[in-house]
Amino acid sequence: MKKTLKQTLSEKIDKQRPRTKKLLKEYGDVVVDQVTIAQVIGGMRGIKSLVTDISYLDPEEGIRYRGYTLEEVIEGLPKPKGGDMPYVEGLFYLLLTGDFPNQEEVQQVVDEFSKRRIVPRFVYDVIDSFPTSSHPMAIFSTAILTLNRESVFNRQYQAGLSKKDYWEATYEDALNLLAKLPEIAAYIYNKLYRKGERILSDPNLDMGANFAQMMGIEKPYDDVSRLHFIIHSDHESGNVSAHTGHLVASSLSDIYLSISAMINGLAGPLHGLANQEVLRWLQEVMNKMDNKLPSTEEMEQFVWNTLNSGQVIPGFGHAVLRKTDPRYKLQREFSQKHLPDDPIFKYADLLYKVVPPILQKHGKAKNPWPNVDAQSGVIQWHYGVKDYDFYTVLFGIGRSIGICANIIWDRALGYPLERPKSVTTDMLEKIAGIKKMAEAEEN
Ligand code: AMX
Repeated sequence: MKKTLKQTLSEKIDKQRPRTKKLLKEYGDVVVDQVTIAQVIGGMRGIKSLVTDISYLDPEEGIRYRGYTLEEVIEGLPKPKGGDMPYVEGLFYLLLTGDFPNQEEVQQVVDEFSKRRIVPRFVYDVIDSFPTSSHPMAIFSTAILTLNRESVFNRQYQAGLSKKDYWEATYEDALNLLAKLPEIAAYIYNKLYRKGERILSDPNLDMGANFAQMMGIEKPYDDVSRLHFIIHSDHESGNVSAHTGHLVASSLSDIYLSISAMINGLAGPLHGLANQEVLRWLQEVMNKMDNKLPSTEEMEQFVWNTLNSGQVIPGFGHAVLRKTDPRYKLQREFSQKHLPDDPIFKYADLLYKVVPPILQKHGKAKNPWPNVDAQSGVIQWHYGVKDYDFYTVLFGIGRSIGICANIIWDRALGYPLERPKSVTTDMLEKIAGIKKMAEAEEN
């Protein structure tokens, strides 16, 4: 009998613990980074102050999961019969262990998810009580929060759980939650946009295919879902959603509290909500153009109008990346293969040509290139998911996979409560060696 994911993970944790312990005990005083005033005021950009082995974001190359590029991940993970995209469950295995699972190992995880997928009735009752005009991210976050009652970690913690075993209870919570997220998301979709008409899940399907089944969308939407969940799963630890998840979990809040919080961070227009903003922006242009494809000059004018009215161009720019996002590229390749004649794809592709030189000329954005959100909604729209408020929920399912993996490891390695230090403006002025503004004006 093959080892289970939990057994494999347990061995990896035993090997990793002494590395972290040694760094902390023997090299704890070694300086990693210096901090400037610009970084303190500027949202801590670039300060090396978090640790994760699950993914690393290179500004030029983009994301690597466990050292592998997205192309390598998609190439190396097992795929379901008839699918071009790998099992999402296999990605979870890779993120947790650093190893590519074989078919048997991935099947074990698929079975685990299938067993744990049933959502308690009280969660559906909470979802049902939301007005239909609510944003799906608010409902999604609340539904996850509601599950907190089920937490294995909380139960065991109350009973006196040893610190070294925190990760095991967290692992159980993570699997229980991840297995339910597609069910919850599809239920929210059907409530808001299909008058509550519900398509039940199929326990024999993998996560991607099952989600397509519950959304009632034909192939290749199963592959669309797999690709979507995989490429959105992790982007190292400093982005708003990952950082929020880690921060909240650092107080030993359970997975449900932590993932609900990270979903709230993801719901901001500068982060995950940008994918719905892209579609909203494109739709406005389409309406003004009477659905005709604008010329390059006309599109340039739309972009300048947005910039001149003090707004950002959604789907472009990034806090870390300085090149076109590989997640964007993968989705563009998928679109070129499956939906080359789709009108919205043509619009989005025209933007790819038009926006970067304009942002360079505009001179503000450090990165003029498209990010993941410039393409993801385009694919969803093509396959009939036109209620773009919902797109960030899809992002949230994917992102939960990476953050759950991170929180399990946080607990395994005993990362402490997060608590950076703040300073006052007076203190910064003193550090800078300048007089306070008021004093300077008086003199
Ligand atoms: N359009 C117009 N202006 C932009 C811009 C864009 N796409 N991207 C950055 N800028 C502006 C910023 O607003 C900022 O202006 P300010 O000096 O007046 O405040 C200036 O350029 C410098 O910003 P930056 O250092 O390049 O970016 P940042 O690290 O502060 O922010 C991000 C990064 C993503 C929030 C920003 O590029 C942006 O707002 N992009 C549009 C929204 C978007 O696509 N978000 C999704 C990102 C990916 C994700 O998390 N899902």
